This record gives sequence, C-alpha cells and structure tokens, in this order.
Amino acid sequence: MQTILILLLAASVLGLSGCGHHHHASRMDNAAERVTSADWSKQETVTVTMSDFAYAPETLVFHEGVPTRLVIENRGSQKHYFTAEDFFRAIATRKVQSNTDGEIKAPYFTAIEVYPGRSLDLYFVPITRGTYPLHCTITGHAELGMKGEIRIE
Ligand SMILES: [Cu+2]
Repeated sequence: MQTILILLLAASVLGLSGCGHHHHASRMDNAAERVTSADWSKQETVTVTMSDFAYAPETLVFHEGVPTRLVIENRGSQKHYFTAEDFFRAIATRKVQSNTDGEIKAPYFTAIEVYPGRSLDLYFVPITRGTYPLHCTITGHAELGMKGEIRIE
C-alpha cells in the first residue's frame, strides 16, 4: 500500500447527537465560515517532525485567527500519530492534504497517522487560545517521549 493512512476518527459532527457536547458545537458553529473568510495568501507554515520517539519542536505555537499550514513529517522508522483531541476542537479545520495522494475535508479530526518517510499537511485557523496536549497513541510511544504541547496565543 503506497497510500498514506489518515485516520478520520470521530469526524462526526458534535451537537447532533444530543450527547451533551453542545458547548463544543456552538463554539465551532462558524468553523466553515472562519476557514473560507481567512486570507490564505497570508498563511503561516509550521513544521513538526516526528521521530522514534519524539516531536520536534516539542512545543508548537500558533496564532489565533492566522491561517496555518502545519506540515507533519514522519522521519522515524515506524508510523506515528499526531493525536491532540482538545487542540482539534480549538481550531477550524480546512483539510488534510497529502502531496501525493489527495486531500480530505472534514469538520475536525482527532488524530492523524503518518507513515515513516511521509508527510501530511493540516490546514486550519486557530480559534480558541489555550494550551493543549499532544501525544502519540501507539502503545509505549508517549512513555518513550512522544509527547508535546500545542499553544494557541
Ligand atoms: Cu509514535
């Protein structure tokens, strides 16, 4: 399989299920509008590199309202995850793009998996200021150091 596996976990729209997540839904009701009204010619590009077993840099900083392209590069010898559920709820997601395989549009992601030697681009607008945890959800990786922090300021 040449294709990059992108996990679209929980791409369901919160708030339609009546499960008590209305505060999330209402916060991001205008996510699509935030994405289309952003000036993407002024986008900021940030790169995070995944290795066995770390993120570099360990702290990612994004700026509220500034359209952003995050390049997630896996230079390790095995697959790794970029899992940051609370962060994904704090941004308006435009898409995830692979330079070789296409792009995926979804209201939000909770985790992105990148195969070794490959990279994916996440396009988004940071919305809610805060500090959010990042980790790799493959068994043992976080304990070995695959943890980080994401700040929206
Ligand atoms: Cu990992």
